[in-house]
Amino acid sequence: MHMPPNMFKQALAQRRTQFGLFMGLANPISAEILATCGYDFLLIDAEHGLNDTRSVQAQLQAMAPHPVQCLVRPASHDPALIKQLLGTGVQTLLVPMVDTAEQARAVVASMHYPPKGIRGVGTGLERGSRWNAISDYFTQVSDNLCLIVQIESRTALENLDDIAAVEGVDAVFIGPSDLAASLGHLGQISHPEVKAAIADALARISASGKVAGIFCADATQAASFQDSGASFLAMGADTGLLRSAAIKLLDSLPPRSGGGAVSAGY
Ligand code: 3PY
Ligand code: MG
Repeated sequence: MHMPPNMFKQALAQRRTQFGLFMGLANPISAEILATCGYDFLLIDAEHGLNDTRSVQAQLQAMAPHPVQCLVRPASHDPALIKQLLGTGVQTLLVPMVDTAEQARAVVASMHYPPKGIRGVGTGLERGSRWNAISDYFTQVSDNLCLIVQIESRTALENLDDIAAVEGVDAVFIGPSDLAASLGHLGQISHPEVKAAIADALARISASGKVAGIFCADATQAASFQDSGASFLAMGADTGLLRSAAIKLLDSLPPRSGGGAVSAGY
């Protein structure tokens, strides 16, 4: 068999708008359900979501038959973790908290085999190569990896142009929640200073020639981020969608007599 082409990387390169979701439920069943919904990409979150290498691989297997692009966000820049995640077969990583060009270069090195990088070779044990069934793995793997770095601090904003210029970085993604916190506005992603910083950053990413992406709270925000230059947009997370759908249903029901549920307190 041959290397599956990274369609997400191709879509970004062609500036085709991509809508997706984050997934933190760490469950192959919910991942497969979402994979049938028509989103362009689904991101398995191992930074904040309760995912590990096993749950990542199980979700990739569940989504494999469906026409959706799979991304993973690792918890850290640790080269050992990145090696294990790439071993699961994911081709696109969204790496959080990249503050400097030096950090971006280190992540690029972690993703690629020598001489380009430092990734260890263990294809016989890994799904990435389909346990060596992919005959052209070593010649195709580098070109089919996609690296998106997350910009989400004041330091990262200062270094944005240098980070975007790093070879091997395909796209730059803004994390509004962490950016707001770093700018002194924890929990206030709509604070005017945060909004201005985001608009400026999106414009600078686009001017750099790299692709810009961002996490959005809703469709109105997504439209304004697209106007500022974002071409791939994460439209929320499975956890939030589950909660908001459950609340919306409950709110549509007639009031209960005798009061509602009693909290278990944990
Ligand atoms: C953030 O908002 O900080 C994120 O990492 C998610 O986009
Ligand atoms: Mg973040």
